[in-house]
Amino acid sequence: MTVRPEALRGLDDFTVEVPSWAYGNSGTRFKVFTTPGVPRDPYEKLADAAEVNRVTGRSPRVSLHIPWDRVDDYGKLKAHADELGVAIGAINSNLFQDDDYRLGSLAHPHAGTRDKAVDHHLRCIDIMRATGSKDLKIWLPDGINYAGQDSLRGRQDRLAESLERVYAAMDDDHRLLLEYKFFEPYFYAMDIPDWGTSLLHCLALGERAQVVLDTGHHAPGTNIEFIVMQLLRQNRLGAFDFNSRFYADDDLIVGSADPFQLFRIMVEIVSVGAHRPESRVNFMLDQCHNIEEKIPGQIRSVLNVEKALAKALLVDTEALSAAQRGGDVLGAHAVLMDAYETDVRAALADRREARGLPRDPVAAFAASGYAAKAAETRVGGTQAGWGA
Ligand code: RM4
Ligand code: MN
Repeated sequence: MTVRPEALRGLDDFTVEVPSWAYGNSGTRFKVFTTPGVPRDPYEKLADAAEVNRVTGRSPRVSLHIPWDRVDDYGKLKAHADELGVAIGAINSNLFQDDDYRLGSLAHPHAGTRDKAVDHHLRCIDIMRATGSKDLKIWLPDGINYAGQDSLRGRQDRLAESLERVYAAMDDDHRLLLEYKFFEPYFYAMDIPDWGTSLLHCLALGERAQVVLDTGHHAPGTNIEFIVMQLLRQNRLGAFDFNSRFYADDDLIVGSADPFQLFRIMVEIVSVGAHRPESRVNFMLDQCHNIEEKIPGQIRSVLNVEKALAKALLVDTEALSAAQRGGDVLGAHAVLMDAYETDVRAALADRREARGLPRDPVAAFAASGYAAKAAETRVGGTQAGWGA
């Protein structure tokens, strides 16, 4: 298929949000490898994230994680972001690193611990007000390891009540984004294991509560684009956490394990125009770069999302629906495959050039000398990020 430049117009105002934690050192439970020049504080994380936006023109927002990104003055952090040409995106709460949360947080059996977890979100809401963030993202790590350990139903009731308290404290233009994950850190039953549970809590809360779909949080073989379609039908797809997985929650470069899946997801998005900013679907990355360089890893991930969207925009929708109506099984499939198999790299490079961006963002970053300078100047202090 030849790429008509007009077909890619849908890319014009499409953005991807990058996570602050992607720039710090991370690892597995076996080893955390350190990288010279990693950010020592949230200010330096924002500077790294701004590099990704500088060369891709596609990532003008950065998600923060509290307390990893705690600072004394959030107004100052926002001003720093403004100067760098980026905005503060979703505020992520952290319910998994406190000793009090051994038996859970928002669903904990004790009211006192639930109060503490709710209170943490009130602090996060204050940070949203100070930084201009509109999205509060909650990944609930609660769950149980053994049958009988706690009441499955009781935990849902407590969770619903805690979430209501958080929702009630938010401003009218704030959204509560509720993530799900089928396993880990607990293994018998997670309290929000799937999109259905997340959706039920969101429906009970109100229309500003929406589901976050992390592509690494499903059992192998799950049809993720089906979930995307279903949540879009209900107007409850708030955001993605994009990453790739082979086995579990691997958090690898977006589109590296299964680029075809990413394309199929984007086809569902494009079919209802949800790639446009008005849809308010927040296309976020949630990733860790354990062995690869972090800023180039983020650049590649952003570009892979862009590429998948470009291919989805190429789908000949008229030919597709004619084939579907006519019961032409292979014909319909061929229409999709034709778009997927089209090489869009040159067309995307042309678009970048026309917008004053480098044709090859990875090469432009490498040539900028930024990484060497960071390694030289960022000495002393402790690296910020996981557990900081
Ligand atoms: C969790 C979850 C959250 C992310 C943290 C760092 O597994 O995916 O979205 O904030 O990791
Ligand atoms: Mn996530």
